[in-house]
Amino acid sequence: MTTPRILVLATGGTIAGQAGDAMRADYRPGQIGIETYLEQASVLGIAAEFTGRQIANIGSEDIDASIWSRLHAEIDLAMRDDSVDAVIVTHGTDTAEETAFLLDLTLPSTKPVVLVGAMRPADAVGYDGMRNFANAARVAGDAEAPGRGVLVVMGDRVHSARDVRKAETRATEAFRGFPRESVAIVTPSRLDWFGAPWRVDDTASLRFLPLPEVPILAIYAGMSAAAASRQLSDDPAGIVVSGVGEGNMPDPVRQVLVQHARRGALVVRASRTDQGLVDPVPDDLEDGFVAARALGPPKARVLTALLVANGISDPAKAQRYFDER
Ligand code: DAS
Repeated sequence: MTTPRILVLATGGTIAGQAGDAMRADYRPGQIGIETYLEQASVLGIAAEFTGRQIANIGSEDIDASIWSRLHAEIDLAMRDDSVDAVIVTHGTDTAEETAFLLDLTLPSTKPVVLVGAMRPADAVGYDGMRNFANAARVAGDAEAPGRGVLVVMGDRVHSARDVRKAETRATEAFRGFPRESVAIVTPSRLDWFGAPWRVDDTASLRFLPLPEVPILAIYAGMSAAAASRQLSDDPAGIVVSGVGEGNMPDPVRQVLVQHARRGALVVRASRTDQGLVDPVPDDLEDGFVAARALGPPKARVLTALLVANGISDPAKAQRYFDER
């Protein structure tokens, strides 16, 4: 096996963060540049050739459309560049699931794209970033990695972009997947896939286009129609409902959303619960709603915004994208 040539696109995050004191809890993300980072990684003996490119150096809570656009353009180019075998994106963990899913939906799956972060800064006791990075390189360089869409490597687990979410604020094993908990276990010395690649096509599902504002409407006990109307007063083209239980909401709120759907908004019912399926119900047909299926509100929002950007606001057509696995 030839040594994999991996392009590392750095955006910042805790993996590049520093506290200034190994015992401190607080730290600043995005302090270490990718050249310095790769120098530090070079002593590990990872079997790969890295080329680093700094896209941004921020906490991922500040990720925005311009950084997403640059990331997508660089990876799209890398997909056609014979001198690049795989791409690693170093990223904050707070919004890793949204970035990974957005890229997963808008890129072909011909070459591995692996997103990696850390829960502790580089100078903390128990820094997890170098292990996660070494694991990410093992996944990115693996012959069986293509055809699985964008992957997220954290805490010795490999997650698919569609399944993954950050489920804990601080633990190093902070990421979970649903419905697939993870698609592989990885350590710096070993990688075990739990199944075959599932995206054997190499086309992207949707075009990467400027995304409209799509709010998430958080449902709570006793929510009023007026509260819902206030939050939707600018008539967004897409709305994700973070509903109670299986995507439910008080009837007065539902009526507000029916009006928005009737005016052409793409309205998607997701659930505020930790995980689980939200399936279509007969009322959805009449109300013009879409069911988010396995996607929680943050990733349902990414897909809804992309669908609207691609001119897909018909509920029946949109439902097919939420039904995909
Ligand atoms: N600093 C937060 C972020 O950039 C957390 C992290 O990186 O883990 O998302």
